[in-house]
Order: sequence, then structure tokens, then C-alpha cells
Amino acid sequence: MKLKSENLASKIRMHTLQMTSLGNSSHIGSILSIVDIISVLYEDTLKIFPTNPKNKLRDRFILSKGHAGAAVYAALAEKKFFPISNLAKHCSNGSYLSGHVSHIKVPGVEFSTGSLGHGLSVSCGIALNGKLEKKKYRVFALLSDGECDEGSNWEAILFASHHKLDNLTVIIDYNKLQSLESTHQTLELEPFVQKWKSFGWNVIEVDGHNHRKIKIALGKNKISKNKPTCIIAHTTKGKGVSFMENNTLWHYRSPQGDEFLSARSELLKNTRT
Ligand SMILES: Cc1ncc(C[n+]2csc(CCOP(=O)(O)OP(=O)(O)O)c2C)c(N)n1
Repeated sequence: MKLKSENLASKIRMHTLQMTSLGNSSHIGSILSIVDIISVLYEDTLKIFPTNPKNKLRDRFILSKGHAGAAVYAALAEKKFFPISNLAKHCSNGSYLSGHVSHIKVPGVEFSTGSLGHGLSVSCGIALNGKLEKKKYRVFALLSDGECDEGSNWEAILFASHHKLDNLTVIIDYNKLQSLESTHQTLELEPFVQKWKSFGWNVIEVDGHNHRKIKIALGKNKISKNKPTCIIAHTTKGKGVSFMENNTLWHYRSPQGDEFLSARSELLKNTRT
């Protein structure tokens, strides 16, 4: 039987395909890469309050790879933070649902991102505040692999372990592709696990499309006392649509016409199985 988070993932994939088509916008490959992670977060992990989004007890989630914000908007709509019908306005003139994720007038979004390399520093600040004020909330930040080229992240990575931020969990969407080339060709990240470990982090590797495994990795049992946690999620850019998978074309290309129809029929077929 399908898990609830897997059903949510099917819905988010379809919403985001339609959103990027209607809005004539980019990043469907980047979005599909994180749909499974987002679905487990919103279905199983995050403490959220859709009717009172700013509830102080909420867990804080920051999507640092803000160009994939459509996945968060779709999850929030499915979780009833705002009407699903709003999604049709994504990326259209005057809409609050901008192409890069924004918290302005969008309930449930913690922080606007899009300029890569900022989400982790902000998450560290929120996590440190949680520690100082002895709050129970957890802080989650989802980063892309290409984003790890930014030096600001490595300062934040040092900061988090220095301050023993065990209320902070970072998830890396390790799809090994950037906008135009692979991470390997652009700026090598390997040995990636060792790098995080050597900075004092608790590191977990996971298949970023296996919901059961993602859920376990995100669980409280996997936290290590006095250390921040980094989940390196191995993913496929464009996951779920065969001709988009591992294809950098779909970083910027918008799904239109026959390509949109083929993608939709693949997603529909996968939803039924
Ligand atoms: C500071 C900054 N520089 C450049 C960009 C333009 N940009 C958007 S996405 C991207 C890289 C995409 O690769 P990755 O970060 O690995 O994310 P993915 O699309 O694979 O999820 C770049 C360079 C940006 N958003 N912010």
C-alpha cells in the first residue's frame, strides 16, 4: 500500500508540472528532485499549524534552494495553508507565489530565498535562538548540491558545530547536477560525507526518493547529542518524468505543448501504480 507521503508526492509532482507550465517558468527538474523529501517533511516530520502558521511551537523549515519553491507552495496548499486554486497563479503577474520561494503574504513559508547560499546561515541563527531560549522546535534546511559551492555555507557549517546545534538538520539534495553541468565538472564536492564529518557534523546518507528511509533519517532518533545533523540525500534531478531525469535541459526549460502532455501522462500512470 502507498504511504500517505507517497500520495502527497504524486499530487505535488502534478501540481508543480502544471504550475511551471501555466506560469511558463523554469526549474521543473530541480523541483521534481526534492518532491519526495518535501512530502515526507510535510506529511511525517514537521510540526506545522496550518490554521495558525506562526504558532511558536512550529518546526522551522527553510528551502534554501529557493528556485524549487513551487514544491513548497504545492505542499502548503495540500496541507491547507491556502487554497489549492491559488497554485494556478504561480509565477503570473501580481501573484504572491513567485518563482523563487517567498514568505511575503504566503502563509507557511518561513523565509524567502532564491539567491543561493543564505538559507543555512539563517537556519543556524534560528537554531541558536532555539537553544538559548530552550525551545523545543527543530530547524530544517534543504540545500542543493551546487549551492555548496558558496563559501557562506562553509562558514555556517563551522558555526553550527561550534555552537552544538543539535536542533538543526540540513538535507542536501545531492542530484549531482547544477544548471548547465554536473557538480563534478563545476566544482567537485567529493569526498562530501567526509567533509561534513570533519566539520563535526552527524552525517547520514539516504536514498532521497525512498520515503521510508527519508522518514527514518529525519526522525528524532537519528539526532546526535551536541551535533548538527546533515542528511545527504542521493536524488535524481527531474525524478518521475523519464525524459527530464538527469537532463540539465529541464533546469530552465518550461514544460509546454506535447512535452507537458507526455510528462502529465507519465505522472498519471505512476500515480495509479
Ligand atoms: C547566488 C546565486 N547565484 C546564481 C544563481 C543562479 N542559479 C539558480 S539555480 C543555480 C544552480 C542550480 O544547481 P543546484 O544549486 O545544484 O540546484 P538544482 O537545480 O540541481 O536543484 C544557479 C547557479 C542563484 N540563484 N543564486
